[in-house]
Parts: sequence; structure tokens; C-alpha cells
Amino acid sequence: MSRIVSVGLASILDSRARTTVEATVTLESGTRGRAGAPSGASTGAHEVLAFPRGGVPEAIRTFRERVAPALLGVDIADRTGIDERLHAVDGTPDFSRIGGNTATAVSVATALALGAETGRPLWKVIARPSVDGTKFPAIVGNCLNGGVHAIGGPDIQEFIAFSESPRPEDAVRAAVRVHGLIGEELRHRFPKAALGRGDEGGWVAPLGNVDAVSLLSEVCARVRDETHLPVHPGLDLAASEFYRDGRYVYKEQTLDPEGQVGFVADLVDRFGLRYVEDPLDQEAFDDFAELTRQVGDRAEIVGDDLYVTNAARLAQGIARRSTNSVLIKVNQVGTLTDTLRTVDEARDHGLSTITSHRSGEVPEGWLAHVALGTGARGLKCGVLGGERVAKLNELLRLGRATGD
Ligand code: 2PG
Ligand code: MG
Repeated sequence: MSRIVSVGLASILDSRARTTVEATVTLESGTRGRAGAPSGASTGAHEVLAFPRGGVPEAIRTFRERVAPALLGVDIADRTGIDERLHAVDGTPDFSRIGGNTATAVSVATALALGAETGRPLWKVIARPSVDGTKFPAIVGNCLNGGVHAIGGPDIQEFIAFSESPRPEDAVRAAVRVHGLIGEELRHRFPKAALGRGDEGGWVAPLGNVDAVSLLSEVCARVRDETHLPVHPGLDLAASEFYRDGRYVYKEQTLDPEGQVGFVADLVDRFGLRYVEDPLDQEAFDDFAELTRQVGDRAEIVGDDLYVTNAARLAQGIARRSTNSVLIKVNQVGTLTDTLRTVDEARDHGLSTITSHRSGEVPEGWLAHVALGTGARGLKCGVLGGERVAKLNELLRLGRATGD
């Protein structure tokens, strides 16, 4: 097949207008693949490093000196071999020499180039034979923001519409409706307040944590009545961000780990939560297991900072029955090959996967292909903002292409 004749890495802006990188891979046939890499704010302690210590300029320098020479002339058919070369050139366990975002941008750009060369969409390039592209993910749409993604607002980071219709068009419609109705309700409740939106387009308002869950749950019920679509409330607590010295410190209360498990289990039952991400600290494998034991039959209990898309950390969680679901973010682990390893590990042990954006995103749609190609239970990509809508629109296109 065609060989790589040039690879470039350039600085671009993410949705917070911070610099990140995009890679362009060109083949001898003239075919190209281009992809940008996103960045997080509530990053897990065990993620690979997005950039080397000198930031984007050092990432670009290192790319020119070390990465590009290792990729020139390689056959594009050897996609996984290219990801292995990225590890070999880096030589560290956390991509701290070349940067995880360089690895992500190159890995995805390579897969896109291979797809273009062979006339296949990205999802088919990465799909296992058991994934036929007919099962579409739920939309995991952030509607209200708090935590480190907002100025003010609740301590909980994300109040989510978990929109489960199998047809992308319906799933997107219900999630968008929840976001819109929450906006209307906030204008009504706070007629004089200056309301804002967080990094992922969710509303930001002066609400307490439980008040915000209650509002979300009421609005989801209204949208269910109105549309007859299965949309339910969910949360990403990003609890590591407010875990201090063994306690969960909220504005309204401070809880020990047992209290936190009880608090979250109570929210699941009172408000009908179907999705609960990072309800506990990133090292609390056993407290996660207790919560999963209590409510895992009625909600997805999802590990994000807990696993950081890392197959070895996921194996620990599987052994301890910590969760029934795992969040998948390509740039937490670096390459598509690493990502697929973690997805396989999850699938082999009966855990669902949720393919996720970052809070600082690029306005590209490739994430929707990762969700479809890995048979994900959900696509977490927000609802509002060009960089979020790009992923929803790509999923809608994929829905139409496969005759949804
Ligand atoms: C999360 C993500 C995305 P960040 O915590 O799940 O919503 O946030 O990209 O800041 O880690
Ligand atoms: Mg999270």
C-alpha cells in the first residue's frame, strides 16, 4: 500500500483558545489525513502527559527531530506498527518526551489517511469484526456545568442528559431539548442573574448541587413526556477535584468516603440517575465497588480519572468489581492502539464503554467514529458549541449513511 511521504505537526487552538497540536500525514498517492488533539482541565493523575515540559513549542521541536524521521517511508497499512513506533521513539511510560497529544494527533491522522486510501470511514478502520456499525451510542450531553469547568456554579462538574434512543437523530433531539429547557427554566428562576455557560457549553447558574440535580431530573421527565424518548439524568462528579485529605468537600457539606457512597446512591434513587461518572476519588477502587454493588444494576457507574483509559488500571478495577463502565479518551493514553486495547479489556469482562471528548476540544468529528467503531454504550460530547456539535453532526451523518 501507499507509504508516508510527509508528516507535519502544527500548533492550533482548542475551544478554550489554548494551544494544542494537529498532525497531517501525506501518502505517496497524495492522500492525506489530518487530526487535532484535545486537552482536559480535570485531568487524572495517571494520564499520559499532553505535552513535554516545554509545552507545544517543545512538542513541535521533538516531533521534527525524532518523530517525523521515524515515520517517513512507513507503509500506511501498518497502522498499529506506526503507533508502536510512537512509543519506541518516546521511550517513556507516559509520553512525556514526545507528548500524548502528539501521539493522539498522529495516530488519528494516520488512521484517517488509511481510511481515505482504502475508501473506508474511520469507524471501519478501527472496528473489530464483531462491530458492524449498526448499534449507535447514547448521547451523553452536558447541560449544566460546575466544578473546574465553570466560574461559580455547583461543585459537581457536569449535569448530563443521558439520551438513549438507538436512532442518533432522536438521541440528539432529546439531549438538545433538555439543554434548551434548562436554559428557559433558569431564566425563569433567576430573572435578574447574569447566567453563563461552562467550558463544554452547559449552563452555569447559582444553584446548589442537589438543586441542580433536581432541576435536571425534572426537565428530563418533561422531555420524556413531550417526546416519548428515553432521556434520563446523569452526573460527572469529577470527585477527585473536591477530595481533600480523605474527605469530599462540597460547599454545603463535607462527607467521608462512606458518606459519599451513601449520598450518591441516594441521588441515584431519588432522581432516577442512569449515569454516574467519577463519583469518588481516582484511587478509591474499593469505594467505587461498594457504590456499584449498591446501584450498579440501575445506573452506569463510569470510571474516568479512575482508569484514565489505561488497560492496566482497568484490570485492577475489573478484579475489584469497581465499576460497570469505563470512560474512553484517546489522549489520556496516547494512541488508538492503546485505546482499543482498553476497549477490548472492557468488552471481554462485560463492562460498557463511553467514548468521551475533553473540556478543551477541537472542532472535528472523528470522535463519533471512535464511538461507533468501538460499539460504545455512549458518546459523551456535550450539546452546545461548534466543537461539540461537530461530533453530534458527524454521528447524524453516520446514522444517515447506515440507513438509520
Ligand atoms: C471529564 C472531561 C470531559 P476534562 O472529566 O470527563 O467532560 O473533562 O477534559 O477537563 O478532563
Ligand atoms: Mg470525567
